[in-house]
Amino acid sequence: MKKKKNEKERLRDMLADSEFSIKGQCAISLLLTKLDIINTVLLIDSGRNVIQMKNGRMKSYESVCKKMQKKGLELNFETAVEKLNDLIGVRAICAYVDDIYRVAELVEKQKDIRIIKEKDYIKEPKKSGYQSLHLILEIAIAFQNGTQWIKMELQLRTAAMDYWANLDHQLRYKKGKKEAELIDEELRQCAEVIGNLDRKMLEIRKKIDKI
Ligand code: 0O2
Repeated sequence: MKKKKNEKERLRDMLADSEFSIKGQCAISLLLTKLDIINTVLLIDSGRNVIQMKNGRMKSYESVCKKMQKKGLELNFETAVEKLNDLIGVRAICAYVDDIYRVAELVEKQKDIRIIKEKDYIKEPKKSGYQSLHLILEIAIAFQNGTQWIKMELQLRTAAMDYWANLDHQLRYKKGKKEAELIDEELRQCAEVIGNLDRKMLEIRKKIDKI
């Protein structure tokens, strides 16, 4: 019992204030800078900002505990680092769906990034309707005692996908089991509308590109 409590305390401390969290912040800064450069490269090519917004975060202790409990994992720091891909995360909002894949392609080409896994929830949305492209990757950072590869998740999505995901997230906390089924179906329908909207906007942009 005492050991479990200590493990939980250690998990909280390691996520908040430790070498791990400092290195995580470095990984976030590095990936955000890389995305800035990628945006500039694509701006030169297309004459518009392809990445409209981006941010990074270390996953909170509460959110880590919730996710680990949901997955039936023991609450300790080593298991969290091994099993959760998004302890360190960056999200970038792109203008159009095809921009997402252009950005992903350039991320994948970086010499100091290796892709561990790609989850394409745009081609195959989740049952909930959720859409985004997730890249689970490792990024190399040169520290005093050598280079370390740090695992993190990059989520790429359009503003419409982001709008849906944020409201879905909010509503999910509020809804009880009873309402869940009805709301799930409504949210799925909204996700479809959003998918269609993104496709339509892309069609319009392509028409304008041709003129
Ligand atoms: P939070 O609170 O948003 O951070 P694995 O299945 O083990 O490969 P994971 O991470 O469980 O890995 O799988 P997944 O499904 O790729 O989910 C990763 C993240 O995507 C989630 O993190 C959410 O941020 C987001 N996500 C996935 N599905 C949904 C969804 O239906 N609605 C919304 N709003 N977001 C979703 P967390 O930690 O689960 O959640």
